[in-house]
Amino acid sequence: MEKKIPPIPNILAIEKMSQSEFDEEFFAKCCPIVIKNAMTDSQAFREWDLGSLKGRFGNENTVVGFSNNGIFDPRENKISYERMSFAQAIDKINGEDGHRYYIQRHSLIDNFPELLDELPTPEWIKDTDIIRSTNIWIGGGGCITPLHYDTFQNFFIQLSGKKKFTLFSPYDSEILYPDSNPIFPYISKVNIENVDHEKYPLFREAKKYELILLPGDLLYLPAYWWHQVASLDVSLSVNFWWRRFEFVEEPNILSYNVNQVKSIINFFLGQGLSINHTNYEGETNLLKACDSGHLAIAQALLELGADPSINSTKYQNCNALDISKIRNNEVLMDLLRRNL
Ligand SMILES: O=C(O)CCC(=O)C(=O)O
Repeated sequence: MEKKIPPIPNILAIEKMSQSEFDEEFFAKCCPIVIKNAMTDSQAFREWDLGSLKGRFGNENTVVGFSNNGIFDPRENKISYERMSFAQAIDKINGEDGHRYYIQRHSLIDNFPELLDELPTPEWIKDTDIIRSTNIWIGGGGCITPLHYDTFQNFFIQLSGKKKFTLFSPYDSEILYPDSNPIFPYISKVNIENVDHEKYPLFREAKKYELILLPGDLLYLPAYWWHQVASLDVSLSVNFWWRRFEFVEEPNILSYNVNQVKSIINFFLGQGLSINHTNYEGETNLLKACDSGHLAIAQALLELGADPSINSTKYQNCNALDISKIRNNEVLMDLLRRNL
């Protein structure tokens, strides 16, 4: 099988990052990055820990995931859910069997709305971006979330304890053996702690990236990057899942048909974004789709009313038809002529 080139040699950790650096170097290139001590000024970082949260919310009811082997894999009913008080849950997580208990992905707005004001939204999320959810993760040392990907952009913040992330690029998706069960295509069949190379021979070709997130660190994890996450000790984290209406770069979009792309676009339109939304360089999604030759995306955008006459300053005032001519893409040219 042809080996695709991984997009980056290493995942970098930096101290500071401007908006344009994030947009151009990491978001646009679908490239993860760790920002050290990004959240150390926040009230959440200073004040939240298992003890203080237990003091504030101890009497509330919560649902805790239980997994006998500490691997929180939703397939084959390996996780059961137990209802208990938040104080009891924290005691279990702090106890000897802590790796078996995980308050996993609890939405802050639904469970702890008062905490939302204590944690600033990461500064690189723009007003026009859509935050899907902000979640809290509290688990004992040894909890593992197995290798999977999500379809949202992710800012993952470590508040206390350490977490090890093992990442693989979306370019390696095929050799990570996505589950053939249509409910779990986003989870890998490979147990990366103990790989069965006979069963999964191509896995050897996949490029693995490992990093440890320390308290105060923030990881930008682009949509579709595969990740396994292990708590190295009792851990408290929060993450923001979000989307930007510049979906042309999302790796899996190329396999979508027009109707599937339309449903993604409709999601954004439902959030109040314009079909002619432009990015920081003045490009519309239609211009970007034509520049990259993505026919299904261009067709879906046009069917939903995108304006093909908008010019891009980035391409010397070309519109979508001009760009398709430069790229010599007859099929797109034909589609655009019919819509101009
Ligand atoms: O921290 C974990 O256990 C998993 C986090 C995760 O999968 C995510 O943020 O997408």
